[in-house]
Formats: sequence, C-alpha cells, structure tokens
Amino acid sequence: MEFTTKLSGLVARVERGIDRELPPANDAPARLHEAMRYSLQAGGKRLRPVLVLTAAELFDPSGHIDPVPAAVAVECIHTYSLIHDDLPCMDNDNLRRGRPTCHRAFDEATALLAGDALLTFAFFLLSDAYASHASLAADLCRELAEAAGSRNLVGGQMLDLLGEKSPAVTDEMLHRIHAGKTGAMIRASLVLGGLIGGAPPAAIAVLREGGSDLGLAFQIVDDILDATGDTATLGKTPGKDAKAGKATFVTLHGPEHARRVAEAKSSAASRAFLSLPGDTAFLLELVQNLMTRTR
Ligand code: GRG
Repeated sequence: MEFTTKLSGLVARVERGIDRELPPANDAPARLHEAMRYSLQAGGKRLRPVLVLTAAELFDPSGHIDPVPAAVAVECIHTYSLIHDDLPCMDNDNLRRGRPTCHRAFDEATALLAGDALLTFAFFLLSDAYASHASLAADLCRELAEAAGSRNLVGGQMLDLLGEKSPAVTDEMLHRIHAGKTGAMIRASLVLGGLIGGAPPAAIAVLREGGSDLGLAFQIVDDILDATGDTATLGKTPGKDAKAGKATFVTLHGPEHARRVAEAKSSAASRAFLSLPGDTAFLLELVQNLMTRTR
C-alpha cells in the first residue's frame, strides 16, 4: 500500500478512537469535556499514536490486542502537555494546531483542568482497556508514566524553563532537555506498541534505542521549522524560541549543522528499525518523511 494511503488510514483510526474513547462533550461538567475535545480534536499530526499502531502491527499484524486505546492515551498526554505549555505561566501562546490555544478559547483555569483531566484520563484508559491483560496494562502504565513524569516530559519542561535566557546552555543540556520533552514520548509510543504486539525484550530494546534517536531528530527538525516556518503552515507561532532567547539546535549550531545532526539521528533510528522483524517498510518511510516535513 502506498505510504500516504496507509498513513491516512492510521490517522483516521486514531481520530475515530479519540472520538469513541473520550467522554462526550455534553457529559457534566460539559465545559471541561468540551475543552478536552477542543484541543484533542484540533487535528495534530498524530505522530505518537501512529507510532503506537505501527509498532504494534510489526509484531502482531492481525491485531489480537487492539492498540488504539493506547494510541489515544499517548495522544491525551501529548495534548495535555501542549495545553499546559501554551499557558501564560509557560510559553504564553495564542495559537496551537491552527486554532486559538485552549486558554484563549476557554479560560486559563479551564485549560489547566482540561490538561489535568487528559493526563489522568490516559491512565484510566490504559488500565480500563487492557484490564483483561493485567500484566500488559501494568507495563503500559509504567512505561507511559515514566515517559510523562519528572524524569522525562515534565522534567524536560522544567529544565527548559530553567535554561531560558541562560547563556550557559550547552549542547549536552540541550540534548537532555529534548530527550525529556520530546524524545521520551516518541520512544514510549514505539515501546507501548511493541508491548501490545508482544515484542520480545530484545526488540523492545531496539524500539527504545531507535525511538530516542527518532525523537531527537524530530526535535531538531522542529527547531529548524521554528526558525524558518510560517504561522499558516505550522499552525502555531514560529520564531518564539529565538525571541525568548532560548537555546535551540539552530541557535547553538546554525541550521546546516542542525540539519546534519538530525539526518545522522534519523539514519541511526532507521538502522535500528531495519533490524526488527516484520514488515518495517512503512516505519522506515515514516522516519524519512519526518525529515522533510513542513509542519
Ligand atoms: C507542560 C509538562 C509540560 C510539557 C510541555 C509539549 C511541550 C512540553 C512543549 C511544547 C513545545 C515543544 C517544542 C515541545 C517539544 C515537543 C514537540 C515538538 C511538540 C509538538 O509536537 P508535534 O509537532 O505537535 O507532534 P502536533 O500538534 O502535530 O501533535
């Protein structure tokens, strides 16, 4: 099947899963559920949930255990992090996924609560949807909690805030920030998929390693797009990092070197994924595609 057809099919599965799993918008308190759906159903790229589905399919093409709830859980956490990142106490942004940010469309307190509720809902979903596979449910919760917690996503955000305007941010610190903020959720998406597909420990280790490299490559491209992209294509405000005096791969190394590092990390991810069993063609093309993305 052609790459774009397969990708649209996976994104459509994720969108249907989101609509099915999330509490209906009119469930009380409706304002909260509306805000959760407003941000989640704003049409992001759905990279992380697509990685969950892709990794699961590598090991279990007939889908004995449905990976969609896990894909939705990952997107819930990702979306909560975007809502909170956009708040005035963090990045203070007005535009996300081509729409007014959650606190602009609703209000600050509702946006904070919508983020909290999405974070909590992700773990409800994992424990509920995989309840008949107790050990798998526990592994999925552990993996996602580790990626979303103080050592990774939240920790990376903390380091990012601490590093703002600091002239002393080094390449090593930048790697640590991005491994936490971006890499961990991308890695966890692949691992969750692998666990659901029944991947053996050695293959899970490969997904972890390749996922970390892919996460870094993805973030460097994000830095390049932030420096070169436009609002209409990105659906968010570009140029904010440089304006805020934040160190990025582009400000630290220049766009050409940043691109070279991204290519090297992307190749490392592809090499790792190539060693996996199953039909890796789609995953490898996805990795390549992320290098040339425009949003
Ligand atoms: C508030 C706990 C907390 C964390 C915030 C998500 C985040 C961490 C900050 C947003 C800014 C940023 C550059 C984060 C790095 C991760 C990243 C590139 C997010 C955007 O992901 P995409 O491009 O977004 O996949 P879509 O909208 O397509 O899902």
